[in-house]
Amino acid sequence: MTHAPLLNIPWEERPAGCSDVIWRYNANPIIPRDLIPTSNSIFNSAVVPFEGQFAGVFRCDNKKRELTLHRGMSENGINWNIDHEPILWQINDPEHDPFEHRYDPRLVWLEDRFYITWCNGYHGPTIGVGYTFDFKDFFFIENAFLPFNRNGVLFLRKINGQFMMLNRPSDNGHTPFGDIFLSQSPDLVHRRKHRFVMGVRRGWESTKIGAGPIPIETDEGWLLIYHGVLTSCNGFVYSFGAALLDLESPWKVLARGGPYLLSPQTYYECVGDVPNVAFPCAALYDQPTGRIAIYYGGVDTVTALAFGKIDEIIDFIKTTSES
Ligand code: BMA
Repeated sequence: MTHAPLLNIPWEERPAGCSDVIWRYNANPIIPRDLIPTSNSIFNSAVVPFEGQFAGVFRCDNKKRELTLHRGMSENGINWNIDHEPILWQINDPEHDPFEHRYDPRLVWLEDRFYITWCNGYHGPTIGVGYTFDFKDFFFIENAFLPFNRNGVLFLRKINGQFMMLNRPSDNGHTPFGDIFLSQSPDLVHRRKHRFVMGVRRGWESTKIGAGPIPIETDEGWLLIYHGVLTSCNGFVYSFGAALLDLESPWKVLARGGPYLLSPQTYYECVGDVPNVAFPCAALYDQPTGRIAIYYGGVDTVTALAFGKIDEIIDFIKTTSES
């Protein structure tokens, strides 16, 4: 598949002496917790190219500690103007109004519009699905699943005529388990053919895993960046790694990197509202240069950027792959 070039992708070269597969932006975090007057924290957010610039849906927990989604706009993908008020969803069904909470959005351009998925409170967490054409009006479609579920992530095109959504069945709390599944839908309302994709393993991903950004289509398969959680004596530690999924049957894992790509090690990944969290929700990709910019939340408090090259990430997955 040919991805539209993204010449203005945020970018910084790998620092001299760094041998990591992906590296952090030197001016992280790009979004401080108090960028808008109402916010306690801004993190785990989604970003897409939009009209030559960038648009995003941001998780803003407010000072009442309510979990809300806000629209953001940016010329360069690094400096953001985020609305002070949450997105007002147009909802046809009064049973869905208002939502209990909204968090961890993902955004994808799919056929004719931007689809948004997020963790939506409906008697517990499930996956809300909505869309916008213009980042002015936002429409709610339906919840994708019964509670409890998190990390609903669409693919950027239908596969075999179906919308495909990665997701992670969970519980109503700080879920101590969790594998990635894939569910197919002809219309984004009805779902069928739920398939297991991959489960927890050892070490950094031994407690639970969940899909991160929208998978990137490559000749070698879908590049999936996902978070993995380890339970230490001090609580959960959220890192992220990568795998390749089959292009036509994306519940089949072709290769899965052994080590993490990034684990919480800097101050803004270790110290904040929830220590030791690096949680990716979006990635930009410029196919001509192979550049990838990953947006991730740090410590459930701020938003940060990391960079990598697609061929190096794929090489990392293949050379370190373990089952
Ligand atoms: C998960 C989600 C994320 C959060 C993470 C760490 O269950 O709620 O939003 O970043 O926990 O607190």
